[in-house]
Amino acid sequence: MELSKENKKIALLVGITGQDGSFLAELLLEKGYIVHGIIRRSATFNTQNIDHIFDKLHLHHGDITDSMNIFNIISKVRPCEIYNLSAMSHVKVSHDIENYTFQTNTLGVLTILQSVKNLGMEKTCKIYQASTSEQFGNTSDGSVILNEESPQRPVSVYGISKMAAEHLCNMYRDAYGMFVVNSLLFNHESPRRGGTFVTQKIARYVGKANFSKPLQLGNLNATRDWGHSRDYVYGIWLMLQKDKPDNYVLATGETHSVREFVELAFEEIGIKIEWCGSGIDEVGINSLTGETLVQVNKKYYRDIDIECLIGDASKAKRELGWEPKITFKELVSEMVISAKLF
Ligand code: NAP
Ligand code: F7E
Repeated sequence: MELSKENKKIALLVGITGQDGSFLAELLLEKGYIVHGIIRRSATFNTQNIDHIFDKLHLHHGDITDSMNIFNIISKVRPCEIYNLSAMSHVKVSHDIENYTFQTNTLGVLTILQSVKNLGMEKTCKIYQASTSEQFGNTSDGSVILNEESPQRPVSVYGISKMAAEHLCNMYRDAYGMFVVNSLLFNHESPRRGGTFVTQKIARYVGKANFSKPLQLGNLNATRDWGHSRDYVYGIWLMLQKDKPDNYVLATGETHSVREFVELAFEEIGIKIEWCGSGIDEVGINSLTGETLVQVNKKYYRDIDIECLIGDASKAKRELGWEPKITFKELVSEMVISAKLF
């Protein structure tokens, strides 16, 4: 049902050009929202994820590290829902730009919370903050399925910055009665995933089918609970439709290794991968032709990695009616097929 202009909800998305921001913007437009987004000025185009809906959006130049700018945008837009999907979201890179990671992922969140409070919007504006399964660190070897109550012992600058942001959100909720939701999102991917994350790196290599140089990867044995971004943004939206704020895990409950992702991706184009050697010398070869298609490269190892992540989304299923719909196999297939066109 189309809502009249006066009845339309106004949402502000920080991080609208990213994977999740773009899917959420689509969803909110479908639901009749007036959608505002903050984009960063960039020397080259950074709007490819939202170009198809560009004319329907109200975009503002800004940066989460610029507190006056964020305050002014919130003051002007007066949203009833703010979704913070912005972050310096690359775990390995967070160890190269530690300060900036905290400025964006932690202080940026504080700026949103402070702005809403100082503008007197505590009771009119709901806030969503994207927390992460990185906050759990190496607390599970797969035998424990992680949920909202599991201990958090992050092992990356990124994970620590997000955990600090989560504490700030919880404090603002408890101290000022604000509607603030954090959700511990396990990995979620799509054809809009950035090219430096492992799933997209593999999908693009396989999809392009240009094997002149083998694909260089790091830790093949790490396992992740990989879902689809489209499913996750629906869960995120549901969280802000509740009467009371709470924190939720979104996950599929399955974990798969990087190695399995590689095998499935090649299967999509009819190639079976066989693994030979071990550690840094391990390679993945085309079982039919013997051609080396995958090599391990130390450059992609992390100083410290999480070996296994697997999440339990029972609370979100029970209280929000959320259910991930896209399977791991469907996700890999969609990413490889899309990468052929990239
Ligand atoms: P993404 O594709 O990396 O998108 C990040 C967005 O943040 C982009 O729009 C980016 O803008 C924006 N951004 C970065 N720094 C900014 C700054 N200083 N000021 C304003 N905007 C800034 O991330 P995603 O995969 O969509 O993830 C969305 C959120 O969920 C992030 O907070 C991420 O940490 C969190 N999360 C993601 C996952 C996952 O598996 N995808 C799992 C757990 C949590 P540009 O386009 O200009 O770079
Ligand atoms: O790494 C291993 C790597 O960078 C996944 C972000 O969205 O999810 C994401 O963080 C695994 C790691 O994602 C390569 O060591 C092997 O074990 O795709 P990734 P991530 O670090 O899990 C969490 C939940 C977030 O919140 C983050 O924002 O794959 N791996 N070889 C590799 N990783 C990369 N990037 N590149 C490789 O060549």
